[in-house]
Amino acid sequence: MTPLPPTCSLHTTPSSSFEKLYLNFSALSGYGQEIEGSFPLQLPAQGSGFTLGRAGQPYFTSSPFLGCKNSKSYPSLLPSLGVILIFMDESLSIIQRAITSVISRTPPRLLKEIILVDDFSSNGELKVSLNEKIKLYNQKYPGLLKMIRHSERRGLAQARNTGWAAATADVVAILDAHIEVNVGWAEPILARIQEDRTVIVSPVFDKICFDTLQLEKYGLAVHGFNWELWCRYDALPQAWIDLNDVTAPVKSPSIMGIMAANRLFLGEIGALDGGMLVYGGENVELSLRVWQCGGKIEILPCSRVAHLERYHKPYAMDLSIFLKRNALRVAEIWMDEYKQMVYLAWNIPLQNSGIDYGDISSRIALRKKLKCKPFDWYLKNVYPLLKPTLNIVGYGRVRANVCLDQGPVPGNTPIMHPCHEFSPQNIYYHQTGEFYMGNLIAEANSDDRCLTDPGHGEKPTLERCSTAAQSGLHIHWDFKQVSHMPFKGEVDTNIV
Ligand SMILES: [Mn+2]
Repeated sequence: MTPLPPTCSLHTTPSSSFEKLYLNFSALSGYGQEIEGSFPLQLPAQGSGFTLGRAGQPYFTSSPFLGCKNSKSYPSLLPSLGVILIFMDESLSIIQRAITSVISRTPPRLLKEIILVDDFSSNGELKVSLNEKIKLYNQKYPGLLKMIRHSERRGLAQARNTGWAAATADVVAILDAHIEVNVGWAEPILARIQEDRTVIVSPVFDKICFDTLQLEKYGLAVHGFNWELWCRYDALPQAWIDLNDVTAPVKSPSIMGIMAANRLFLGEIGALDGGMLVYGGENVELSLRVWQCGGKIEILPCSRVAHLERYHKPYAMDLSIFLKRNALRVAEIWMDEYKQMVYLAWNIPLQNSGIDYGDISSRIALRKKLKCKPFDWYLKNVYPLLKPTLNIVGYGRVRANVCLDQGPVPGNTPIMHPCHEFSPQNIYYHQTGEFYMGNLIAEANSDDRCLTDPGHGEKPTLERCSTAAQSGLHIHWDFKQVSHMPFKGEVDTNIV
């Protein structure tokens, strides 16, 4: 099983000390605490895997995971590259590592600019100290670095837009500031976008552990998402495997967040949707827009960027409020008759949800202007793995004083549990009478779990719907026969 993608580590335990993005690592115990020593870091010798940079901190080299350097050559004439690093309350040293890795590992003739966007950090060290560091970099590389600061917090999408708007290079790579790029990362990106200006690409991520700064390799995978519009990795497409070329770009329904694009093309299709607030879903929004409006998305196996997985994300303690709100915005703009799947997955009523997803009129107008294809086309041609479930007649919670809950997983015994807002208590009642519990399953070929009556007055169980049906188990529930159900109390559902 592929590990969770780095940008997807959502449900980390909130720390009592909110500022600690990198818990348990002495050099980074607070967001402002910096690795000692002067920068730029000295590049370690090639070929040694991990090595120690200044001040005894590990600084990875590319050799263990170098994909294509020896097997692939790129045109000598390539477009220029602008690197955009966005941050909010990041560690100063981490930003310096990102800058240093970009400078060291991008051919100077290709690197036109590095643009830093500060989304109104509260960490004081990111002001004077960072300005001083930038001055030092610019003494050595005149005019290379540019710093832009928001005077109020605008969120991820708008920070990315700010960087994009300030860029002048042919191609923009919009990255987090807690990354280190690998050797040879830029050439595959520039060559592919030179071939096709409508393709938006993502590098392959590796993981830097926050508590050791050790590099861990992640496998190549397709970037997908579920009906909550939360990211996940999907299997490589058979068509790509059949190519038998590990360097070939992989067609992908989505990107995780980090990306590169032709600067002008990104503008033509509307950059990022500035109405996506705070954090979450902006990657899916861009992905749907790119595909539906005439572009494409690819993962480039030869381009690798290491991502520092943080102990928790900044911005807000509970990101789910924004994930939910942003997901509805995406659904309303891009998903046509399938938008109800997003409401179902988040357990939100279709009518009067009470959630304000902002003014979408300009994005609807953009969709018209670009003559974008329907979401149905996207599902059928780009992401057939995302399975709509169209025969649900009711969804919500089964609630007495407490709620029906799918119980421990693994395990197939539902329990009654204090009510909360998360998916283990979601129920989906089907036209057929089947009663799905838990996460709304979004993949084709995977089995939902059905509430099953074993028929002996025992506790109900959760069984895979298809096998339960084959075995003749009782999985069809009729609300009129409520006295036969093992759970009394109101059924708190949203009727479709
Ligand atoms: Mn990140």
